[in-house]
Amino acid sequence: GKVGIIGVPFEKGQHKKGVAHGPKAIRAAGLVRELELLGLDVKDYGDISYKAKNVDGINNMSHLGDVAGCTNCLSEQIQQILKEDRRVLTIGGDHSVGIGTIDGHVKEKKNVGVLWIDAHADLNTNKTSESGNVHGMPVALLTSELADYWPHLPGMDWQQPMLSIRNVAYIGLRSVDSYERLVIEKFGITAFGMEDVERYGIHDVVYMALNRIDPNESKSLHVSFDIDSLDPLEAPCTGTPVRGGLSIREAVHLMEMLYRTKRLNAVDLVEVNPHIGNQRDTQLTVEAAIHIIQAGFGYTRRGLKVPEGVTD
Ligand code: DIR
Ligand code: MN
Ligand code: MN
Ligand code: MN
Repeated sequence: GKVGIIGVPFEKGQHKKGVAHGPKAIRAAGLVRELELLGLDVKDYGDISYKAKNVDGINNMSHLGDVAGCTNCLSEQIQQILKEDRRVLTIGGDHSVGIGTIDGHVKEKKNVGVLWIDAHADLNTNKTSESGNVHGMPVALLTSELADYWPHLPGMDWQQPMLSIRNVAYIGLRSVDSYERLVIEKFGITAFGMEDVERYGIHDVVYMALNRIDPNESKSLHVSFDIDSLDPLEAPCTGTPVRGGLSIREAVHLMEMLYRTKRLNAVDLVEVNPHIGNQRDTQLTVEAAIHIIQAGFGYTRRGLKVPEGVTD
């Protein structure tokens, strides 16, 4: 298998400094080596470079020109990596990078199913957001059913909301704004919160989520993994932690299941902020990120198979 890595040191989708250092911290923990140990052909494309778009801002949406510039370049980069026949791993950066990765994935593969693993629904528009932070808006920007709820966004004309909200499933929710809940109910969005993880267990939740968004097992799958879906005891270094989240075991189980579909073509790992907490907190969080990525690219707790040709 072939994998491409792209770092996105972008932090203007929210207001805490430090999340731009996520890619550096995760690479420094041996990301490329760990993936190569899985027998993968790994190409690190480095960090994205982009120019902010010089556009008028719009109400209650911070740093739109930066978000637009970065996600536009990122979308093109993702398409390029997928064209080179590599699965793609994107290291954030805040969750606004999901606008670029999912746009690129949909443009390249058309038929895409998205698992949005997060404590939050990231489903606000500029009208419903209480923060004005774009990292709380990507799902609403990407989905066709919500297009009518947006004003014209200067600098975002390259992006067409081509993803149906029926192709998105949430897992891990536990901090949902009232308007987000309204939208989830209105459109019948597939959403498994922590309560469902407790009730059914993570295995059945993932099974049901895949069954809902991809019943024919035909879609190219995309996991957008916000590290704040994990319990803050397991991943403390993130900007908006919420108690009572997924354990690392549940997250690894989820990623192992998705890997086994053989259709997991894109993984985003976002919102790791190495500047929050102490050195031990950072180590915990970065190690958790590495375990989640490894599981998504084929690491298995059963032990890897002996590579072919080395058995005798
Ligand atoms: C909140 C927080 N719903 C917002 N969102 C976060 O700002 O829209 N997403 N933290 O990850
Ligand atoms: Mn600001
Ligand atoms: Mn998020
Ligand atoms: Mn979140």
